[in-house]
Amino acid sequence: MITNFANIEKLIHSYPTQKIAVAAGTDNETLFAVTMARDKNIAASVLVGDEKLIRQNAEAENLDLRDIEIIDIADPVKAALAAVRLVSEGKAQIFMKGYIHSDDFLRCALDKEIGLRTENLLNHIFILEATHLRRLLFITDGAMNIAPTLEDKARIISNTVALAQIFEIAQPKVAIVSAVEVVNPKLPSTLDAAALAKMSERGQFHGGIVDGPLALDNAINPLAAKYKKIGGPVAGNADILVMPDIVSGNAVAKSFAHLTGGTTAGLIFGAKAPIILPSRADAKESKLAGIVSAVYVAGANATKRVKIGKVHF
Ligand code: COD
Repeated sequence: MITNFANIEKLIHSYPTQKIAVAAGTDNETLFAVTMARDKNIAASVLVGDEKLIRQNAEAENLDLRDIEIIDIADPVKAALAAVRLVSEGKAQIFMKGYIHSDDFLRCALDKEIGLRTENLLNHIFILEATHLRRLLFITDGAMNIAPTLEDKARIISNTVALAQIFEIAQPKVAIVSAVEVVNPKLPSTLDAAALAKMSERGQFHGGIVDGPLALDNAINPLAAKYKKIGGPVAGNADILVMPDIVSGNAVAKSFAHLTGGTTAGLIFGAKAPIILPSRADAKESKLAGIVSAVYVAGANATKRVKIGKVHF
């Protein structure tokens, strides 16, 4: 069972070297993460960004840029477009966000000509190293889909179940999170949750068991589920939390990182290649965890272990 990022690092040890194209890879934490990835033989990198700034920041942090390629493009959006082109042309295998706004970065990932679109909806997944739960916890969507519809949520579930399966969770338990665990017509997220749970019961998803609405406590804490007398396999034991919107998803994942000091990785899934989308303010450990996770997913792509099931509507 994979319970932390160190487990994943061991699994990818024998993988062929993957190259990461970093969009505006100029900031200290990104530079630390890519040099660490090189030193640990996890991945090679090409930094597309302002070369002068890259070298200045690396020197200030005493980081050696040996074997790290630099393509000098100062404008962050132009840098992101050049970086995504490297991935779509197969010159790199992973696309990563550096010091650029998420929306600008994502528009490049979605570019109709040189982006990494597929027929899937793309979603962002925070992977939390939830040490106290003794498992990885997947939270979606806290960074891409702003206000997902019921249909979007169904597609997000499909993607995230496929991702969790890559991380060796054969039958992921999916909690559709709201503020309460009962259906309340005044809370639209509980209505979506009930519909998604029924879709799961009727076999409309491939893999995964979906239940909801569940509040955060009774989704992940068996005692809270027991106290509220909520049965079923998901309550208290969720692997995946589907959040009502980007605000709640983002806040829950960031509170884990910034209130408890926990490590998270941020990936966009469903595209032609793994995409690492950390927050600009993320700690270097989180950016490295993103790289480790993306290399692991790229390996699954290469061995055709990625299977996103279609939702039956
Ligand atoms: N998956 C696949 N295709 C998509 C997706 C998606 N999730 N989102 C949009 N598209 C496609 C549409 O089908 C369309 O063809 C094209 O992209 C443009 O769609 P719009 O007009 O809805 O897209 P934009 O450019 O206005 O917005 C897309 C963003 C991803 C940029 C937007 O949703 C966004 O800003 N998300 C939040 C990013 C953010 O700030 N995150 C904070 C993280 S810390």
